[in-house]
Amino acid sequence: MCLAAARDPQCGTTRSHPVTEPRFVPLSYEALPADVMRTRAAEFEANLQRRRTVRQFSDQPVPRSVIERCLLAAGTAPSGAHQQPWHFVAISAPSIKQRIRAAAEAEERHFYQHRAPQEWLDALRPLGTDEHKPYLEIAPWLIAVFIRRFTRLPDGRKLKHYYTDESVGIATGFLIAAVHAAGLVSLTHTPSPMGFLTDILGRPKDLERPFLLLVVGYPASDARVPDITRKQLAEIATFLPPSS
Ligand code: IYR
Repeated sequence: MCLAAARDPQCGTTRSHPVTEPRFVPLSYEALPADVMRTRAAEFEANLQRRRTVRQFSDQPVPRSVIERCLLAAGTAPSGAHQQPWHFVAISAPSIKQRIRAAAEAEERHFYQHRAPQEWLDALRPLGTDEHKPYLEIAPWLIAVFIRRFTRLPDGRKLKHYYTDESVGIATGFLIAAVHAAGLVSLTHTPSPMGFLTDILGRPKDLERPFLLLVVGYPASDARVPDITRKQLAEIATFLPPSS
């Protein structure tokens, strides 16, 4: 590896990234027969079809070890140049949850009362959302997801990461699926703007920005969810050629 912001004779050119030569190991892979593949894919889909976004949470605690496993699952996501540009802050401390709720509700009040165009409010109507976010205090865990746009090298220089939005979006999808697989429910909460998360959680402003806040826990015993359906395959996908 050579670090070459200053010209490094081993690298030949001026670079700002540490350069690591490619190194490969054999892929661990086992092919499945088509019928097993179909069954596995169908079971996976059926399980994900049972996932619902929930807005009424129980205050029943969830062990930290479960959250740790879900975060490890999120960390298996593919990422640009394998730079893993995510950071997760898992919060169970009531005092921090309280501060996050207060800040989020202040932003949301402004959103619902002033900022949101009528078209957006109309789109949200079926979900029954408003500026009140009690779940931010009730749910046992909040996971703030941050995008690491840069990393700081030991010499103080900032190293740029690539496809950070895509990478963190995928990791968050894995996280949501992991939480569901663990038998818990979640809510993807995107207060806007959410710079307050950077401040409250003490994250580096020059390197990261908040992506979203995942609320995680058990559903309240009387939780209700919007009566919605999901798009059919033909609406979300195109096959070329159309049939085989
Ligand atoms: N952030 C607001 C509004 C909101 C926006 C979308 I897009 C949603 O799918 C749901 C809510 C809120 O959390 O209420």
